[in-house]
Amino acid sequence: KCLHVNARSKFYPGSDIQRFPVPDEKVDWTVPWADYKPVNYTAPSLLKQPLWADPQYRDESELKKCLEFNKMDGGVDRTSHMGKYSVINGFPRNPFGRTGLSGRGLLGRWGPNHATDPIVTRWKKEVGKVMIHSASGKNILQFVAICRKDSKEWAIPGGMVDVGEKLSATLKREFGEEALNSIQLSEADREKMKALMNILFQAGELVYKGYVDDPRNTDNSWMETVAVNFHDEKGDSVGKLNLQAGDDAGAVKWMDIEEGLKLYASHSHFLQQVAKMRSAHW
Ligand code: RP5
Ligand code: MG
Ligand code: MG
Repeated sequence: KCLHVNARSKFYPGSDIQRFPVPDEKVDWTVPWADYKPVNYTAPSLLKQPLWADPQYRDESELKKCLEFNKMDGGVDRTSHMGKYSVINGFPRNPFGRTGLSGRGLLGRWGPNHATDPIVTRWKKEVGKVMIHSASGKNILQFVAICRKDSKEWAIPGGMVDVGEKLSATLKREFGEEALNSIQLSEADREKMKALMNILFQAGELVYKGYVDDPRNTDNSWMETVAVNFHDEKGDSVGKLNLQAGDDAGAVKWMDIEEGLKLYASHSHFLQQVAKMRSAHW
C-alpha cells in the first residue's frame, strides 16, 4: 500500500484552507499522535445540501441514526473496495490514513465516494503504421485524456456513480459528457454517438478497483474508483467519434502513455497498469 500524497496537499482544493501537516511516518492511524488536530472543513456548496450529497450532520449521534456504513444504504453504496473501514465516534475513517482535514471537504458522501474511470485506448500510428518506441521497442498506446476545469490537470474522463446507476452506464455517460460533449449535442447526433459508443464499450477490461489518492480526500470522506480499459485495436471505432470537451472538462486529446505522465490524482498509476496489460511502451 503506497502512502497517499495528494490527500495531504497543503491547500485544500477550491479553498484557502490549509491542512494540518501530516508527516509520512504519522499517516497510519495506528501510530499514536495525541497532538493531531485536523482542520474541520466542509465546502460551502455542500452546506446548501445539494441532492447528490449527504446531509451535514450536527453531531455524531445524528450521523449514526441516519447513515449505514459498510453497507448498501438505500441506493447509496457505502461499501469500500478496500474492505471494511472503521467508524470512529460515528464518523467513517479514511482507510489510507490521516489527511490533516476532517469533515467532507468537497466530497458529497461520508465515507467512500464511488467513481468510475473509462480508459479509452488506441495504438499510436504514423501514416497508417503503429509507432514503435525507439528505446523500449514496444508499440505506443494513446488514451483519451481531458483537462479538468477544477485543477487544470490532465486526467482520465472519470466521474461519480449516480445513486442506483450501474457502473457500465456511468462509464459511458462520463466519457460521453466529458470527452464527446454529449450534453450539448443535438438529439440526432447524440443517438449516433451512443450507437458507436455501445460497440466500443461492450468489452472492457478491469484495470484497477480501489482507493484513489485524490486531493479532495479527507479523514472522513475519500474517492474510490473502478477503472476500466476500452481498447480500440484497429483504431476505427473511437476514430469515428469527434472528441470535444464538455461538462467538467476544459479540453480533450489523445495522449501518449509513458512513464513520467503528470496526471490528476493517481491516474498515471492506472495507465501504467494498462501499458503492462497490453505489453505497450511505458
Ligand atoms: C478521481 O476523481 C476519480 O479517479 C475520477 O476520475 C474523478 C471523479 O470525480 P469528478 O471527475 O466527478 O470530480 O478521484
Ligand atoms: Mg463528469
Ligand atoms: Mg469528472
